Amino acid sequence: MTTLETVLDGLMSRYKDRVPDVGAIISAMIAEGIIGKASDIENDHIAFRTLGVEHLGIQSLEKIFLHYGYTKRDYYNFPEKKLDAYWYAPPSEQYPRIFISELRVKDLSASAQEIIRSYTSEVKRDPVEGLDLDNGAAVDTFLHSALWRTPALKDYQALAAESEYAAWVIYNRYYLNHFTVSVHNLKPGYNTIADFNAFLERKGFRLNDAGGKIKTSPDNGLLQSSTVARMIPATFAGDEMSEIAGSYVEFAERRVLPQFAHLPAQEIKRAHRREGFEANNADKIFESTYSAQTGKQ
Ligand code: OOG
Ligand code: NI
Repeated sequence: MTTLETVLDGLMSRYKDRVPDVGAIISAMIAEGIIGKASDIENDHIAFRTLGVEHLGIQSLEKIFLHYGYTKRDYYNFPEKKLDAYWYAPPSEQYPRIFISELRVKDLSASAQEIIRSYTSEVKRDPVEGLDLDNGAAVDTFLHSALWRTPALKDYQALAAESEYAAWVIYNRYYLNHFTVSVHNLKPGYNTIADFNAFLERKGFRLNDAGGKIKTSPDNGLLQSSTVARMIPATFAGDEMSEIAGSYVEFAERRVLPQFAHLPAQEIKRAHRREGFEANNADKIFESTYSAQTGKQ
């Protein structure tokens, strides 16, 4: 196994344990005859959330994946959510793309900044700098270890009132935010977002409907949907318990670009399809962990 494979496997196994929808969707796909086994799923991308403060944020976390040969690509801005994001192209097609977002902490209210910095100021230097990135087990441990003390429930709630993203990261840190089932190479009847959503809803999975269940890029090349994150029990400081939004699962259809429309189906490769991400799709997908979605039953 390569170091990158070790790191990705570690992320996926924690994510599967914490997010029951992951195993449930894989089992439903196998039972339906869409795939034979879990590893038949093409993972379009994975995503992380970070806090834009000294020593942390995108500039820190990205070092891990740049080291494994990922290439930094386009920038996206989310004015209302106060987020910046980039996507990273993998070193080869067997690996997922990566989407990393970051909260512009300095744009929050003084009180929210104070809460966030009371935790993140425990991090005195860039924690990735001190890591041996060629040691997959060490990187895996780092991604799943606390960087700051366990949050107090009242801090989590105060942050959530201003930025649900901030609250999510203060508790969940670098746990995988989602993996993404690529649908366009699945068999007919399941290879469009519309058809795949219909299958998911028949099986009882609840989809994020912010801006509609299907998020479509203006060029019609990238269509995305996602489940609503389930609430998971969380232990806060002083052993206080509360339910918080965990992670979710995303689905993506990348259509063949117009200039390759003439190619026979069996010649279509990843390079012939719509690449990258779309800010307006992403803006709504973020809400898969927001209370407007998780609170709807
Ligand atoms: C990421 C939301 C955006 C996409 O594919 O555009 C996204 C998040 O919820 O952290 O995943
Ligand atoms: Ni995504």
